[in-house]
Amino acid sequence: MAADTPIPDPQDDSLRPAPLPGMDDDAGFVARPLLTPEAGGDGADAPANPSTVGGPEGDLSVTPVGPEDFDAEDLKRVLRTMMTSRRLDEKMLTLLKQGKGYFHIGSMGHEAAQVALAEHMVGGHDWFCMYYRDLGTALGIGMSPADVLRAHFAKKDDPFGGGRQMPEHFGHRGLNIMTTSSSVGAQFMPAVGFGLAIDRDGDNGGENAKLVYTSGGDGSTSQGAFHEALNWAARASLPVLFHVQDNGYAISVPTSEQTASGSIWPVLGGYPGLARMRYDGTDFFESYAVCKAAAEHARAGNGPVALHADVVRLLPHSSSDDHRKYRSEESIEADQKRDPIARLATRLIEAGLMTDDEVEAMRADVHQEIDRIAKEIEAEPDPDVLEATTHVYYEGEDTRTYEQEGPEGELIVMVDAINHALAEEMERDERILVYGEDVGGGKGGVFTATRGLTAAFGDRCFNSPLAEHSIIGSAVGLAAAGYKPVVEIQFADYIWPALQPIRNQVSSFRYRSRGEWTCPMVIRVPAGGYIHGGLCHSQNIEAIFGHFPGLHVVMPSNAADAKGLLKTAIRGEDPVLFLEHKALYRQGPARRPETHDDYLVPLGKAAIAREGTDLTIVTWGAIVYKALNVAKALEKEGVSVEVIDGRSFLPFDTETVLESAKKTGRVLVAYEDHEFMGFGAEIAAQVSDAAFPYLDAPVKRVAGAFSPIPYADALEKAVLPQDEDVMTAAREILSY
Ligand SMILES: Cc1ncc(C[n+]2csc(CCOP(=O)(O)OP(=O)(O)O)c2C)c(N)n1
Ligand SMILES: [Mg+2]
Repeated sequence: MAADTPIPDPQDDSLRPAPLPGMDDDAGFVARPLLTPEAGGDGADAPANPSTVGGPEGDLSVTPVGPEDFDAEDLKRVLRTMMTSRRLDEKMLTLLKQGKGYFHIGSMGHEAAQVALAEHMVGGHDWFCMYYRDLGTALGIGMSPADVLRAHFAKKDDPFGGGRQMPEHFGHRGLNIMTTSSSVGAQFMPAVGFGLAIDRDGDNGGENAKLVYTSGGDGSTSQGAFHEALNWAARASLPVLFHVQDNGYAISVPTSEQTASGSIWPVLGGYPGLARMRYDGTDFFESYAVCKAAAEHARAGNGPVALHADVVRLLPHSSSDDHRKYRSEESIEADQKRDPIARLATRLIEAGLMTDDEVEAMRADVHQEIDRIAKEIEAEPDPDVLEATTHVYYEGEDTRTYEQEGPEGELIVMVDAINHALAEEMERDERILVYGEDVGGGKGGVFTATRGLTAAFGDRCFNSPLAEHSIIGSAVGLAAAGYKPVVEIQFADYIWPALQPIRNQVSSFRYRSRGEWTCPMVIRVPAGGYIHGGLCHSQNIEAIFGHFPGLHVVMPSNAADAKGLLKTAIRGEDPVLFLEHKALYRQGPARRPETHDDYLVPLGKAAIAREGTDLTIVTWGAIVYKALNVAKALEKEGVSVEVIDGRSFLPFDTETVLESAKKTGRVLVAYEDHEFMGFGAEIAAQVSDAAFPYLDAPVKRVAGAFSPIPYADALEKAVLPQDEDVMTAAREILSY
């Protein structure tokens, strides 16, 4: 991608969304001085942070700009946006004091850095993965004050999520602002995912060049995800701008206690391929010039830029914080002297572009405008309580056809069924991307599930860095941008770094944006023991992930179900955690004749692995085969055992289990995970609740010990349930 490729003009109004309603200035005029000494005076004696004295510094060449380089109207628009951001913060704090609202987290002091960067971005064209302290950026790319206030009042039409999210958790489909999670650092890897999508779409540089904006505070740079994102973005030369808004504090923790050397700046120099710039983020002109160079660099296809903006936090961390508990009067006062709005206003006055009175009139106008909008929004409808649990999952029609009869092929093992499902689906839909650790190239995954896919589909099957948070976080951005990631976590035991994005991004993405944002993906995870894998290659994770609203969790126990369920998952609208029992990958009894291309198995439907009338064993994964062994043995004694293969945890097919319980009157839940707090506890509770009158014996569980899973054969056997354990439990129930 040539560095001289023309880039879209960010000032081009045709790329900007139309201004949203609620911006007219016809209401009453309420004057209140802006440039009070407390608010920062004229900024002339502002003590600049030593790190940014002497102008910007970094890898890009920056052409300094001043008032003379702008159209006066543009500078007035910028000043007004900054004042709007400021006034919204003030207004929302006042509303809180009046008991109107519950929470506020403000951007005061960050406005210049934010609005300056927004001048180089295009809402609805570029992608935005913001953090909560980004009000100026949101306004700068076209968000209306009305929408900000809708979120404050948690109104039905709040575009962030209809009152589901805390305020300042920006999200706007039309502006391409991804729904924001509260989780510090969770925005960085989705930004990389959007960057990957841009790259694949051919928009990394060139005529239609797109950028990704992502932001965080100084504290967020301590999150591993920040560094994972810098690494991947630099390695893949993605068009991502990382906006680090360094206000010196993460709640109460100063950067000196946070970061090696007290600043993230030197660390940013450690990623070859990443350009970095640092500058005074309270100076609009300096920020504008740096951001222009950064946006041009990235838009031309030259890779990511880290923008280290030195800003001030003029408010406590949030409405729940009092910064006088940990900041000195002097430090608070010093920050106030660098008030970015006062500094810009002073520059405009000095340049003769505005008078004192005009600045004051603009401030007053913004003030009354926000007051008027707030009044209007306050009167808007609140969310409907009947909708409190909508949009947890896709609610549209399911157009898939399940368990269609069709030709069957050779007997195949489960891992090959998975491989074939992936290949057939990749052939069917080019949006499908398969990636993970060791997944691409000749290796095809440590269990060979993805073997041959790179050869067949090129860069649609590729290796990710060895970082589980990266795999899931990037998939969020790719999925939100329209791709269908089918990613692999190499072992269930190593999914834990990805717990944060699975819980705080993936599973709540749809719900918290009230269906505006979705990230359908399939997360394939080899799980389970019986392979002498020891503590970290044997874990079972269904109980933990079965607790995440918004996620589907399934686990096939044979080749036909594996292929059919995987295809269903891939063709679905919601994220699916697809657990593959690695002890079954190549096991004879789990083989099945190969199902045809369109054979789909529904999520949430159990299978009757064997019919019976005297005892029901509910099970899944590897224990299906232990239950079948027990059933065969008991048949010789004249006892008829029904074995139900749950196949799906979330949703769980309670109906099939209850029907069987009513028929047999005896239920054993057999599973491999620790019995205590395992998924079997849920099933036992449901059966006891709903089928008690039909039961002839207590519902019993037989499962793994409450212990890590040891390596030595005898120890592993002692911890994981064996045929004999299932038999003993079955006999106990039958003895009633
Ligand atoms: C992963 C995570 N840990 C802790 C928190 C609680 N928390 C919210 S904001 C914050 C400080 C963030 O500081 P910084 O990144 O510097 O951003 P700033 O708020 O200063 O703009 C903390 C600890 C959280 N939301 N997420
Ligand atoms: Mg901070």
